[in-house]
Amino acid sequence: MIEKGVESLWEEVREVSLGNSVDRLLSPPTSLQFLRDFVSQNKPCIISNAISHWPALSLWLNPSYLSTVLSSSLVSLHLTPHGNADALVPHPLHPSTLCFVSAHVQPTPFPQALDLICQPPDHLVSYLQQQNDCFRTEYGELESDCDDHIPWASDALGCHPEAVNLWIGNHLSETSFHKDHYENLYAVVSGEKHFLLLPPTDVHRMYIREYPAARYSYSEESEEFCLELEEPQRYVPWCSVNPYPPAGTEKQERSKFPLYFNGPKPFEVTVKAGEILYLPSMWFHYVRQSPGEGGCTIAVNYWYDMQFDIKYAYFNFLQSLPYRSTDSPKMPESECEVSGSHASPNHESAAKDVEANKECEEV
Ligand SMILES: O=C(O)CCC(=O)C(=O)O
Repeated sequence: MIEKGVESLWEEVREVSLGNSVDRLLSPPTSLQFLRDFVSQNKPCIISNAISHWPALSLWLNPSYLSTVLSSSLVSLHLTPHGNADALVPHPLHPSTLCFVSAHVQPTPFPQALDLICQPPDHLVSYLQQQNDCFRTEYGELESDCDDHIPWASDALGCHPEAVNLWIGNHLSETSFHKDHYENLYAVVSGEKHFLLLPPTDVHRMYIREYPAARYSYSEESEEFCLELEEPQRYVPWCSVNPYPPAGTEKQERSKFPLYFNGPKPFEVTVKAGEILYLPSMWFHYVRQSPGEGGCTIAVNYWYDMQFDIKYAYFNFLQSLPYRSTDSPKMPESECEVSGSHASPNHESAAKDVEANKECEEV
């Protein structure tokens, strides 16, 4: 009975509001239009020609510009063996089960970090993806190349961004499915970002479960990674679905996660250099990237506080409904992750640093 209701919800939100594709606006909306047509409907859109005036769009195509401006900056470089941080990987002690892994974070001079991203060595994937308002701190020298907020979004949302982050990566880095408790204005400066999006109504299709937290540590000397469980042990609620299962495992993954693979297709969007994606709060997203001219993908995103309003309450109610073949264990509040963002320690501290939305991810 509940299953039927939940499945008709997936269909109905697409019929009455979302349609089959993400809206594209050719110029920035007014704040009223943005609020009325997108924020209040919790509906994504892509906006072109909203950042054409940013010097970053031309300056950042040249890696030596970035390396010169940031020549003396130490930045937090995230290192993984295969490009998947904040993701599920085989458990170090019981490889037939999974754990939630965070990257090794290495303070690195920016020019060296950029070289590692643009000319990746075989054994290492590097991603600048610190999410603690890093654009205004670690990359402060670049601030005048972009706007410090998105004016029509700040107007519509009634506040300035809680955090502004810089992302520099290559084709090897992926961000696994998760949701954030922020309104996200995600501006691509160089290259392309490829997003898979699912609305919050589809929460049961993500098979959110709790996984033990682990972390990579990397030794420069041996050039090897070690995967270790966090001490004291901590559990992280995370989406179980990998939308692009490795070759040879597709059939198995499809049968483990039928609600994802057999249900309505996720919205698939590519955000090109010069475009902004409005990614509404609580939408599940999976992200890949293609490098631009300089050999990397660069984006700046603005996280604005979300309203913990009636749709948040509806979401919690929906998530609490038991659904065939999905676990929905509850965690005591004290053990809950800060889920202002992706729930990794990094994100957690991001949320703490900016004293952002501290809410428990109840799964
Ligand atoms: O660009 C990425 O890799 C991930 C972006 C993301 O998850 C976010 O902005 O919340």
